[in-house]
Amino acid sequence: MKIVFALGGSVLMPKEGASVDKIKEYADVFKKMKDENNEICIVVGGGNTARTYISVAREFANESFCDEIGILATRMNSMLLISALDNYAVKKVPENFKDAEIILNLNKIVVMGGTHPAHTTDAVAASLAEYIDADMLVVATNVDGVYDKDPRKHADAKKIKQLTTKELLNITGSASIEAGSSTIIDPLASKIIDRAKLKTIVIEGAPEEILKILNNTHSGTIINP
Ligand code: U5P
Repeated sequence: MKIVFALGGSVLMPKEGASVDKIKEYADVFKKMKDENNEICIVVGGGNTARTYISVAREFANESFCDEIGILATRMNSMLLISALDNYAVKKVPENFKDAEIILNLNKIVVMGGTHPAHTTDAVAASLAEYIDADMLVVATNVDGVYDKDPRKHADAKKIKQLTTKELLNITGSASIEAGSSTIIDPLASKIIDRAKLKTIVIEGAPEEILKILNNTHSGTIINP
């Protein structure tokens, strides 16, 4: 299978900072998936690093400049994951899809971050998945699926096990696109998922949950065209 992951930066790089064990666990999961003959692309988010920098820079600069800072954070997180992937990856973070595809064709795992301002790495991952005709997009994040409302704010929020790409558009359509925003899936990503008719799974980004994608035993949300 050809799988693109949107790996939340807050998952890889939590508030407490990076940990050697955690990074190794993620690297081992992706190596295992590659060993099982899957083609793997990982688009890494900016996490806490991006949000901290953006919140200060916003006092001085416009959203586009804040986005540029966010993009650098995503590339720094990408390099961290690459550092633990040995020869499964190349020591370069591609900045566009053509370069990502070249790396994939070298039989390596692709690890990349952002590309251009005004969207998040979810949109990059969805767009990359469309570009390379991936079988599946997996959004691995700090929420364990798509809910009818934000579960971090509403105790009565209900997880949706399965939905269509059109229903996803209704849930995410009105979300903000300001730098560093963190909705479950960014509105542009939802539009790309819909137009590309992309099978998408939203799961909690723990390493063991990511591995469950292969045998379909994860407890996330499945989004079908
Ligand atoms: N960002 C972009 N374009 C990209 C990727 C990221 O502008 O292609 C910026 C956004 O401000 C985003 C931040 O919120 O970097 C961190 O990425 P993410 O963790 O939200 O995906």
